[in-house]
Amino acid sequence: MSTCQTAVTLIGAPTDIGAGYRGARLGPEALRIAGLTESLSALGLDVADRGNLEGPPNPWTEPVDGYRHLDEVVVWNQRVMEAVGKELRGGRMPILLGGDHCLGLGSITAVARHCREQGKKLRVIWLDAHADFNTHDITPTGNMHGMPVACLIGLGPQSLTHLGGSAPAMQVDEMRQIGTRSVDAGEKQLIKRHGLPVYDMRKIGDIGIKKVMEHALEGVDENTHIHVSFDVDFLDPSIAPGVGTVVSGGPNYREAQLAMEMIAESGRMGSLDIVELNPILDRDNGTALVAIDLVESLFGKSTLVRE
Ligand code: 4U7
Ligand code: MN
Ligand code: MN
Ligand code: MN
Repeated sequence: MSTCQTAVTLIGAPTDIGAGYRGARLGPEALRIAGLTESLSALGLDVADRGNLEGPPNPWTEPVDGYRHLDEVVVWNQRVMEAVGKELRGGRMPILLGGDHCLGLGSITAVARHCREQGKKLRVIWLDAHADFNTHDITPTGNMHGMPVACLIGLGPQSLTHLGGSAPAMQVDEMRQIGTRSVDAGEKQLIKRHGLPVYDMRKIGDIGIKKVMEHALEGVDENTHIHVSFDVDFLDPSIAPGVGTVVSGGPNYREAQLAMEMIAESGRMGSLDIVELNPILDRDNGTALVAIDLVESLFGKSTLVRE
């Protein structure tokens, strides 16, 4: 089993600036307390924990023009983009500890820029119950954690679409969404219009998680950088209740584990987000423990008896 790099860096981003429920700001500490560093070290990785980024507090105000906390979201994403970019330039694999999923924008903007500079192909594997493909005119909530994918492909406010200087940060065909099961009406139309590659729960039911992952990883070669954006609400709430936006009917433990194992086997994962964990809604930090177990699989922990 191999990953791109064995040196990984944890970057905490303790904010729920883009979420509709507060508590994701406690995610980084919950993951640390559940033993993330120790688990990754035990797998033989060189783990550096850079601690937490700092950013503006959550003012908890109403949306303006369809955006809630836009100015603060921009600042948090700039900080994330800088921190992630720095680790990539230093040859280490960044692991972003959210925080809510609006931060996927800063993280992936940095990764995409790095890929362009290095002449690498980018593949983003978006593990999420949601598509996060809303824009200000169709969002039912104004919450920015429902918009990062749209911003990444150039749909959104200039301050976010041009976070990395130019737009779009990435092309729609560089993304694969897995586990999708809650998509708003306007989002559905936009997905269709832009041809966003989505493997929803229905598809997983139809052909199984193994085939879905084979499709999602198709075309990945030695020159590909895989970025995994792991929204913990990807998982069925029966195993991962500690998230702000639970949606029933998600992948079970073994399905999620197989997905992670198959990404690990590609050997091409170069960066990772772990987002949307909300310890306020969790029990005994159990969701953090489940997330860490699955992240271990992403880094090559295998369930094979004969390897
Ligand atoms: B997450 C939602 F309306 N679509 O836009 C929205 F259902 O990062 C939820 O995937 C977004 O957790 C969920 O507010 C964002 C809602
Ligand atoms: Mn999400
Ligand atoms: Mn989600
Ligand atoms: Mn959520």
